[in-house]
Amino acid sequence: MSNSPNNESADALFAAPQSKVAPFSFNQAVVDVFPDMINRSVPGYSDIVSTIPKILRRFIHENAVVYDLGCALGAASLSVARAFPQLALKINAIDYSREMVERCKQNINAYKYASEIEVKQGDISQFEFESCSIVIMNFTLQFISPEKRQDIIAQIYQALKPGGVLILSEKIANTDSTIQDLLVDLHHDFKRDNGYSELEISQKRSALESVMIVDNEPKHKQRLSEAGFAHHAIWYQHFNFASFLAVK
Ligand code: GEK
Repeated sequence: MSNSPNNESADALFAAPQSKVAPFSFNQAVVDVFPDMINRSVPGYSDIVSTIPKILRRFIHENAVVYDLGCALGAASLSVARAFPQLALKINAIDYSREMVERCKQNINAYKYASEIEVKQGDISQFEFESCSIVIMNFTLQFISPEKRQDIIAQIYQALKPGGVLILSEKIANTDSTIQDLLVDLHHDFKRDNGYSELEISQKRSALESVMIVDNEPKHKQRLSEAGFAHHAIWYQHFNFASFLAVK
Protein backbone atom coordinates (compact mmCIF):
# COMPACT_ATOMS: atom_id res chain seq x y z
CA MET A 1 0.00 0.00 0.00
CA SER A 2 1.29 3.44 -0.80
CA ASN A 3 1.13 6.36 1.63
CA SER A 4 3.30 8.81 -0.22
CA PRO A 5 3.54 10.12 -3.74
CA ASN A 6 7.33 9.78 -3.80
CA ASN A 7 9.14 6.92 -5.41
CA GLU A 8 9.25 4.36 -2.69
CA SER A 9 12.07 1.97 -2.05
CA ALA A 10 11.93 -1.42 -0.44
CA ASP A 11 13.28 -1.61 3.10
CA ALA A 12 16.58 -3.52 3.13
CA LEU A 13 18.18 -1.49 5.94
CA PHE A 14 18.91 -4.51 8.10
CA ALA A 15 19.51 -7.05 5.32
CA ALA A 16 23.33 -7.06 5.49
CA PRO A 17 25.07 -8.27 8.66
CA GLN A 18 26.17 -5.38 10.90
CA SER A 19 29.07 -5.88 13.33
CA LYS A 20 27.39 -3.51 15.80
CA VAL A 21 23.72 -2.63 15.33
CA ALA A 22 23.21 1.08 16.05
CA PRO A 23 20.09 2.24 17.89
CA PHE A 24 17.21 2.86 15.48
CA SER A 25 16.71 6.45 14.42
CA PHE A 26 14.26 8.19 12.08
CA ASN A 27 17.02 9.37 9.72
CA GLN A 28 17.09 9.88 5.95
CA ALA A 29 17.69 6.18 5.22
CA VAL A 30 14.56 5.28 7.22
CA VAL A 31 12.53 8.09 5.63
CA ASP A 32 13.42 6.75 2.16
CA VAL A 33 11.91 3.32 2.87
CA PHE A 34 9.38 4.27 5.54
CA PRO A 35 6.03 3.37 3.86
CA ASP A 36 7.39 -0.05 2.88
CA MET A 37 8.96 -0.58 6.31
CA ILE A 38 5.87 0.27 8.34
CA ASN A 39 3.47 -1.69 6.16
CA ARG A 40 5.65 -4.81 6.26
CA SER A 41 6.39 -4.48 9.99
CA VAL A 42 3.23 -3.29 11.73
CA PRO A 43 0.25 -5.63 11.51
CA GLY A 44 -2.94 -3.63 11.04
CA TYR A 45 -1.19 -0.37 10.13
CA SER A 46 -3.08 0.25 6.89
CA ASP A 47 -6.40 -0.85 8.47
CA ILE A 48 -5.87 1.61 11.31
CA VAL A 49 -4.94 4.49 9.01
CA SER A 50 -7.94 3.88 6.78
CA THR A 51 -10.38 3.35 9.69
CA ILE A 52 -9.41 6.46 11.67
CA PRO A 53 -11.63 8.75 9.52
CA LYS A 54 -14.59 6.40 10.00
CA ILE A 55 -14.24 6.85 13.76
CA LEU A 56 -13.66 10.57 13.43
CA ARG A 57 -16.88 11.04 11.47
CA ARG A 58 -18.56 11.13 14.89
CA PHE A 59 -16.23 13.77 16.31
CA ILE A 60 -15.34 16.01 13.40
CA HIS A 61 -16.82 19.39 12.55
CA GLU A 62 -16.11 22.42 10.36
CA ASN A 63 -12.88 24.16 11.46
CA ALA A 64 -12.02 21.34 13.88
CA VAL A 65 -8.46 21.47 15.19
CA VAL A 66 -6.77 18.08 14.71
CA TYR A 67 -3.32 16.99 15.90
CA ASP A 68 -1.32 14.19 14.27
CA LEU A 69 1.51 13.60 16.75
CA GLY A 70 4.58 11.82 15.40
CA CYS A 71 3.11 12.24 11.92
CA ALA A 72 6.07 10.61 10.09
CA LEU A 73 5.18 11.01 6.38
CA GLY A 74 1.67 12.26 7.12
CA ALA A 75 -0.34 9.09 6.43
CA ALA A 76 -2.92 9.78 9.16
CA SER A 77 -3.26 13.48 8.32
CA LEU A 78 -3.73 12.70 4.63
CA SER A 79 -6.24 9.94 5.42
CA VAL A 80 -8.32 12.43 7.44
CA ALA A 81 -8.01 15.30 4.94
CA ARG A 82 -9.00 12.96 2.08
CA ALA A 83 -12.02 11.60 3.94
CA PHE A 84 -13.53 15.02 4.70
CA PRO A 85 -13.00 17.07 1.54
CA GLN A 86 -16.02 19.24 2.41
CA LEU A 87 -14.63 20.36 5.78
CA ALA A 88 -11.99 23.01 6.36
CA LEU A 89 -10.06 21.35 9.16
CA LYS A 90 -6.96 22.70 10.82
CA ILE A 91 -4.61 19.72 10.92
CA ASN A 92 -1.33 20.08 12.83
CA ALA A 93 1.13 17.36 11.89
CA ILE A 94 4.14 17.26 14.21
CA ASP A 95 7.26 15.14 14.15
CA TYR A 96 10.59 15.26 15.91
CA SER A 97 12.65 14.07 12.93
CA ARG A 98 13.81 16.85 10.59
CA GLU A 99 14.13 14.37 7.71
CA MET A 100 10.58 13.07 8.26
CA VAL A 101 9.20 16.61 8.40
CA GLU A 102 10.92 17.56 5.12
CA ARG A 103 9.51 14.53 3.28
CA CYS A 104 6.12 14.92 4.95
CA LYS A 105 5.88 18.51 3.67
CA GLN A 106 6.57 17.25 0.13
CA ASN A 107 3.81 14.64 0.50
CA ILE A 108 1.31 17.14 1.82
CA ASN A 109 2.14 19.72 -0.84
CA ALA A 110 1.48 17.15 -3.55
CA TYR A 111 -2.22 17.18 -2.57
CA LYS A 112 -4.82 19.92 -2.42
CA TYR A 113 -7.51 19.72 0.21
CA ALA A 114 -9.96 22.11 1.79
CA SER A 115 -8.18 21.40 5.05
CA GLU A 116 -5.04 23.20 6.01
CA ILE A 117 -2.31 20.73 7.02
CA GLU A 118 0.56 22.42 8.80
CA VAL A 119 3.65 20.24 9.22
CA LYS A 120 6.00 21.28 12.00
CA GLN A 121 9.16 19.87 13.52
CA GLY A 122 8.73 19.55 17.27
CA ASP A 123 9.09 17.33 20.31
CA ILE A 124 5.64 16.45 21.56
CA SER A 125 6.95 16.01 25.10
CA GLN A 126 7.61 19.77 25.12
CA PHE A 127 4.77 20.91 22.96
CA GLU A 128 2.08 23.45 23.85
CA PHE A 129 -1.21 22.23 22.46
CA GLU A 130 -3.99 24.57 21.51
CA SER A 131 -7.60 23.70 22.19
CA CYS A 132 -8.56 20.85 19.84
CA SER A 133 -11.24 18.27 19.02
CA ILE A 134 -9.11 15.36 17.79
CA VAL A 135 -5.67 13.99 18.60
CA ILE A 136 -4.12 11.10 16.67
CA MET A 137 -1.00 9.48 18.02
CA ASN A 138 -0.33 6.58 15.70
CA PHE A 139 2.61 4.46 16.97
CA THR A 140 4.51 7.40 18.48
CA LEU A 141 4.19 7.25 22.29
CA GLN A 142 6.22 4.01 22.29
CA PHE A 143 9.27 6.00 21.11
CA ILE A 144 9.06 8.56 23.94
CA SER A 145 10.74 7.98 27.33
CA PRO A 146 8.30 6.21 29.64
CA GLU A 147 8.69 8.88 32.35
CA LYS A 148 7.35 11.54 29.96
CA ARG A 149 4.30 9.59 28.81
CA GLN A 150 1.87 10.44 31.62
CA ASP A 151 2.47 14.13 31.22
CA ILE A 152 1.92 13.98 27.44
CA ILE A 153 -1.41 12.16 27.81
CA ALA A 154 -2.42 14.66 30.52
CA GLN A 155 -1.54 17.60 28.22
CA ILE A 156 -3.61 16.04 25.44
CA TYR A 157 -6.56 15.58 27.80
CA GLN A 158 -6.29 19.23 28.90
CA ALA A 159 -6.17 20.46 25.29
CA LEU A 160 -9.15 18.39 24.11
CA LYS A 161 -12.58 19.98 24.20
CA PRO A 162 -15.27 18.04 26.07
CA GLY A 163 -16.47 15.34 23.66
CA GLY A 164 -13.08 15.34 21.90
CA VAL A 165 -11.23 12.13 21.07
CA LEU A 166 -7.72 10.72 21.28
CA ILE A 167 -6.74 7.82 19.02
CA LEU A 168 -3.62 6.16 20.38
CA SER A 169 -2.06 3.26 18.49
CA GLU A 170 0.80 1.34 20.08
CA LYS A 171 2.70 -1.91 20.06
CA ILE A 172 1.71 -3.44 23.39
CA ALA A 173 3.06 -6.21 25.60
CA ASN A 174 0.82 -8.91 27.01
CA THR A 175 0.87 -9.46 30.78
CA ASP A 176 0.67 -13.25 30.33
CA SER A 177 4.14 -14.45 29.33
CA THR A 178 2.85 -17.46 27.35
CA ILE A 179 0.54 -15.23 25.30
CA GLN A 180 3.27 -12.59 24.97
CA ASP A 181 5.69 -15.18 23.52
CA LEU A 182 3.00 -16.40 21.14
CA LEU A 183 2.13 -12.88 19.94
CA VAL A 184 5.80 -12.01 19.42
CA ASP A 185 6.22 -15.19 17.42
CA LEU A 186 3.13 -14.43 15.33
CA HIS A 187 4.49 -10.94 14.68
CA HIS A 188 7.77 -12.45 13.48
CA ASP A 189 5.78 -14.75 11.19
CA PHE A 190 4.01 -11.64 9.85
CA LYS A 191 7.43 -10.13 9.05
CA ARG A 192 8.70 -13.38 7.49
CA ASP A 193 5.55 -13.57 5.36
CA ASN A 194 6.33 -10.03 4.21
CA GLY A 195 9.78 -11.06 3.03
CA TYR A 196 12.03 -10.13 5.96
CA SER A 197 14.84 -12.58 6.70
CA GLU A 198 15.75 -13.92 10.16
CA LEU A 199 18.78 -11.60 10.12
CA GLU A 200 16.66 -8.55 9.29
CA ILE A 201 14.18 -9.43 12.03
CA SER A 202 16.84 -9.92 14.67
CA GLN A 203 18.98 -6.87 13.74
CA LYS A 204 15.90 -4.61 13.66
CA ARG A 205 14.90 -5.98 17.03
CA SER A 206 18.32 -5.09 18.47
CA ALA A 207 18.17 -1.61 16.92
CA LEU A 208 14.78 -0.96 18.54
CA GLU A 209 15.64 -2.43 21.94
CA SER A 210 16.65 0.81 23.66
CA VAL A 211 14.51 3.09 21.48
CA MET A 212 11.04 1.55 21.57
CA ILE A 213 9.78 0.65 25.04
CA VAL A 214 6.32 -0.88 24.99
CA ASP A 215 3.71 -0.77 27.76
CA ASN A 216 1.04 -3.34 28.44
CA GLU A 217 -2.69 -2.74 28.08
CA PRO A 218 -3.38 -2.13 31.81
CA LYS A 219 -0.60 0.49 31.89
CA HIS A 220 -2.10 2.35 28.91
CA LYS A 221 -5.58 2.21 30.45
CA GLN A 222 -4.30 3.40 33.82
CA ARG A 223 -2.49 6.30 32.15
CA LEU A 224 -5.59 7.33 30.20
CA SER A 225 -7.75 7.17 33.34
CA GLU A 226 -5.21 9.09 35.41
CA ALA A 227 -5.08 11.82 32.77
CA GLY A 228 -8.85 12.21 33.17
CA PHE A 229 -10.33 10.14 30.32
CA ALA A 230 -13.48 8.55 31.72
CA HIS A 231 -14.15 6.56 28.53
CA HIS A 232 -11.55 4.50 26.71
CA ALA A 233 -11.23 1.14 24.98
CA ILE A 234 -9.19 -0.78 22.46
CA TRP A 235 -11.06 -0.51 19.15
CA TYR A 236 -8.54 -2.53 17.09
CA GLN A 237 -5.91 -5.15 17.73
CA HIS A 238 -3.80 -7.34 15.44
CA PHE A 239 -1.38 -9.54 17.41
CA ASN A 240 0.49 -7.19 19.77
CA PHE A 241 -0.42 -3.98 17.92
CA ALA A 242 -3.41 -2.14 19.30
CA SER A 243 -5.29 1.11 18.89
CA PHE A 244 -7.13 2.75 21.77
CA LEU A 245 -9.73 5.43 21.60
CA ALA A 246 -10.35 7.76 24.52
CA VAL A 247 -13.16 10.28 24.74
CA LYS A 248 -13.10 13.34 26.98
C1 GEK B 1 1.90 7.15 10.77
N1 GEK B 1 2.14 8.29 12.91
O1 GEK B 1 2.39 6.81 9.67
N2 GEK B 1 8.08 14.13 19.24
C2 GEK B 1 7.59 14.07 17.97
N3 GEK B 1 7.72 12.99 17.17
C3 GEK B 1 8.39 11.94 17.65
C4 GEK B 1 8.93 11.93 18.95
C5 GEK B 1 8.76 13.08 19.75
N4 GEK B 1 9.24 13.16 20.99
N5 GEK B 1 9.56 10.74 19.15
C6 GEK B 1 9.39 10.02 18.01
N6 GEK B 1 8.70 10.76 17.10
C7 GEK B 1 2.86 7.73 11.77
C8 GEK B 1 3.89 6.69 12.18
S1 GEK B 1 6.36 6.39 13.38
C9 GEK B 1 6.01 4.80 13.92
C10 GEK B 1 4.74 7.12 13.33
C11 GEK B 1 6.99 3.77 13.58
C12 GEK B 1 8.31 10.37 15.74
C13 GEK B 1 9.41 9.75 14.90
O2 GEK B 1 10.27 10.72 14.34
C14 GEK B 1 8.61 8.95 13.87
O3 GEK B 1 8.41 9.68 12.68
C15 GEK B 1 7.29 8.69 14.56
O4 GEK B 1 7.34 9.35 15.83
C16 GEK B 1 6.98 7.22 14.81
O5 GEK B 1 0.69 7.06 11.05
O6 GEK B 1 7.98 4.02 12.89
O7 GEK B 1 6.77 2.56 14.04
